[in-house]
Amino acid sequence: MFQSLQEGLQTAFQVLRGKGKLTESNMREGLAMVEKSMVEADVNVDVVRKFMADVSEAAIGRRVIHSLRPNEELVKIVYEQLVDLLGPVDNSIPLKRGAASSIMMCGLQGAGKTTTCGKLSQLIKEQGFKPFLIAADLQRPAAIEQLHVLGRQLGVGVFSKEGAQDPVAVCQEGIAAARAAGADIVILDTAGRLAIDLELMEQLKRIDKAVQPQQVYLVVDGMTGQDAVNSAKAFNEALSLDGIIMTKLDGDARGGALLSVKAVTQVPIKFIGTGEHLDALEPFRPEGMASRILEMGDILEVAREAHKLIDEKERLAMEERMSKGVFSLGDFRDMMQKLRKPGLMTKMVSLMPGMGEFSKMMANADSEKEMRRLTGIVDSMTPSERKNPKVIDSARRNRIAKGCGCQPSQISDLIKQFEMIGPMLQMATSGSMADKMKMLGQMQGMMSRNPFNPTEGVKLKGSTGKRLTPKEREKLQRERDRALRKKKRN
Ligand SMILES: Nc1nc2c(ncn2[C@@H]2O[C@H](COP(=O)(O)OP(=O)(O)OP(=O)(O)O)[C@@H](O)[C@H]2O)c(=O)[nH]1
Ligand SMILES: [Mg+2]
Repeated sequence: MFQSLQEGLQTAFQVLRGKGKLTESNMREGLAMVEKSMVEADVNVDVVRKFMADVSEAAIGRRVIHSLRPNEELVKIVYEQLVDLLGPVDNSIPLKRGAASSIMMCGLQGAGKTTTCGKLSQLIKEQGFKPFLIAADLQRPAAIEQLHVLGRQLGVGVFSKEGAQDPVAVCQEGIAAARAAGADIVILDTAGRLAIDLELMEQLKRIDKAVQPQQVYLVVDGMTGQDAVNSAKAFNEALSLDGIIMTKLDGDARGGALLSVKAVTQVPIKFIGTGEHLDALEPFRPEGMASRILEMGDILEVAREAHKLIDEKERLAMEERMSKGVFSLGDFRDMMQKLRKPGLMTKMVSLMPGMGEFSKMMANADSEKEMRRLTGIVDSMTPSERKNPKVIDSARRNRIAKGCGCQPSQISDLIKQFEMIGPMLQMATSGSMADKMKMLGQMQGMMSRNPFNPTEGVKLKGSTGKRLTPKEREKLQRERDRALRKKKRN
């Protein structure tokens, strides 16, 4: 998605990399490149002009600020302005039990209306509501059958009337049928035309007037660039659209339509289609999209998710403990538990490039077990042991092991994990973007070993079970990395 736009923006941020301080002239250089990449992505010229003015204003206003580096600062500014450009958006669907309220889909031929009717039905079903489809495209002979195929595939009722001439009557009869079937929401699949023509608009206006749908969505093909924006303008003038669904963003769309359409028409994109399959429809989130476009978004997202985990007060207390160097095993346990919130760690990790393995590990049942073990071990320690695991000698280790029913060696393993992951978790939840980059690097480096079981898969040289000095541990770690790299190569 939007590959060349992404590359262009990366280059713009690159220009500022390594610059220690933000000045008007180096910022200007970065901004010029941001502008260039937007123009090349076919963003509407007026939209680019306004966008750049907003970005510049924010950049100049923020010149003096804080811990971020110039390139990080620019990423952040562009991110915020992109979010403003694309949002706000309310992508809730008006769902009410038994209401048979309606959504009208319209758009040019081949934009993806019928497919999107199916995708929306699927989404609605997933939310526990009952959708119903009406075949109001009487133009194309195969259209009715296409909708029936989708209906059967999804287990969703479809109303159609062979040989009917008037789509308004079909919609009205269809809604009555939907009501009788106890449907919560009805989706009207209307006809498309190759270009906007009066007849199409009149037909849609008549349906709109007769049915008064709760929402009117325009389906546009994201690959058609500014043509999509122009058609959105025309449809909006005729029908007062509630939202746009932009399809085919899985193709080589350059991004111009996506970035321009809201600013030009004031109609927000509500969903995006990212494939031909029925599950390839996503509610449109300006934040998520801005992150995706910037790629750096990975970092923004991780930071945000991590921040959400820990409420402000707790975070301050923890930051204070960290700054005093007293991040304890208890904190570690709490943090790991938070990160285990269903799907969260997997999501955070999946946003980081190259972290698939870690993600899989977090998701598997084994790490569930590991988590329970971790909690058991930490709970069996005294507060002072949690605070300073260095005091845990073999007598203490035996006591803890007895307390939680595990092997003494597993306690040593846990302390190793703590030393390895703890600092990264700290950075993930606090610190500047530079820290987060560092964390990312460290976590990626860590991928070669399973932090829940540092010895897995590698035969350790000199593993006698006796306590190692930090220097010895470092040396061992290096050997282990080397062995793992070798293992990977083979
Ligand atoms: N790659 C991709 N293809 C899509 C997407 N949405 C729809 N399509 C494809 O686009 C083609 C046209 O889709 P339809 O749903 O039939 O389009 P329509 O707007 O109903 O077309 P008419 O009824 O002829 O006006 C089909 O081949 C779909 O599979 C999408 O998000 N990504
Ligand atoms: Mg169709």
